Amino acid sequence: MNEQQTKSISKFLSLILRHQPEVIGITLDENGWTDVDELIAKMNAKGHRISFDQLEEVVITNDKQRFAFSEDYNKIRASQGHSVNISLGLDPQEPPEYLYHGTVAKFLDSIHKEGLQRMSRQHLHLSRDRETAVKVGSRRGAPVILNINSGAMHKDGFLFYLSDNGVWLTDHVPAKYINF
Ligand code: HQG
Repeated sequence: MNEQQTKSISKFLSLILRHQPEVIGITLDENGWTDVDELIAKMNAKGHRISFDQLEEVVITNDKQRFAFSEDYNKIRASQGHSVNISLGLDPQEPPEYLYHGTVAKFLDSIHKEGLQRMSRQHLHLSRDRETAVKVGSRRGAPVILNINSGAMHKDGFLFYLSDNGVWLTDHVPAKYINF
């Protein structure tokens, strides 16, 4: 497959494994997993032609490692980014002293007032390094990078999770922990 084909399949997998499994008639279990054989059969039935080897190629080569197989390869899920209500089953972890969030200027007034919210996703996404946050913010325009006092939040009892693909997740960052 060429880069364009793998990207197009990756985008479709993000849609069905994070947001709208019903588009091809699959269901996600409480931890976000779905059956690999059924996924392949239903994708093909809907005209999204894919073999197991091609699915594996998309998972392995994905730039952000967005998807993961279960150990026995019978199931697959998105590692983060869901809007559907599932639990990733991650244990809380101690975050680094500072994390980063990439956003754009038009959201800043609202972020000053109510802090960072998870919006339509299950969690708010924070990045380990500024460079990643720049990429995240750039999806919406000129990026504005917020530095988050995650160490202080952790001391104050806020919970943090690290997704399988290295994204830090939390529920809400009150404005007092944000260095604007
Ligand atoms: C903003 C991509 C107003 C927030 C990326 C963001 C990431 C507020 C937008 C992942 C706000 C939500 C997630 C508030 C937050 N008022 N705006 N109080 N609090 N916002 O897409 O972090 O390629 O849900 O700054 O790389 O941009 O899909 O979150 O701009 O890792 O794997 O509301 O999605 O990964 O947008 O991106 P999103 P995000 P994938």
